[in-house]
Amino acid sequence: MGQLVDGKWRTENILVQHDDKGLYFKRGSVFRGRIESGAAAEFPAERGRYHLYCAVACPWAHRATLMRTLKRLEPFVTLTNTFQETGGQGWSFGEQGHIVPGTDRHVRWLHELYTIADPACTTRVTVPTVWDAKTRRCPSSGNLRLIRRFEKRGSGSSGLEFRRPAVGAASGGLR
Ligand SMILES: N[C@@H](CCC(=O)N[C@@H](CS)C(=O)NCC(=O)O)C(=O)O
Repeated sequence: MGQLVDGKWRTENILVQHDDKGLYFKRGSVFRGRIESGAAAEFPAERGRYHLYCAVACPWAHRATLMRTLKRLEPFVTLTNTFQETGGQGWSFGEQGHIVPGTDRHVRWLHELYTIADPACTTRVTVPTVWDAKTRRCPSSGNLRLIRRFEKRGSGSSGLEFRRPAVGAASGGLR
């Protein structure tokens, strides 16, 4: 896997980045925002505003997609699955590409969203990642942060204000 360094995609083997004991130095996520209720929130919960990027092969992304389904957030948080291409630049949308929500940008690689959000960022490019179509930024690229936000959905004033679909959604069972 490559990574972004100062906004440019680099393909050097990042496993060579280790300390004296041979421990791999794993760069943390640079996108650590929160989707929260309330107009004052940096990323307020709003219908149709957020988009989730995942990959079926990734267990962390799988957790995020599970929570999205269990919390019935599909109508509110749209989803695109990316994949890997041999010789590619990390997570890919394939030859057909992808129109970045909230922009007219047609991209092929997930890392291109990161540099729309922050043109000079230095970071690994991981799934799951959430995109905010309104501010054209990435609130979060860590599954635990996302899952905690999804988990809080509907749990009162501190939770997300995404509303349940009006018809047939709250029929018992998993919520
Ligand atoms: N700490 C991240 C880990 C996610 C992660 O590492 N995902 C892998 C796929 S399973 C990935 O995108 N790796 C790309 C890379 O590390 O460059 C999270 O909690 O979401």
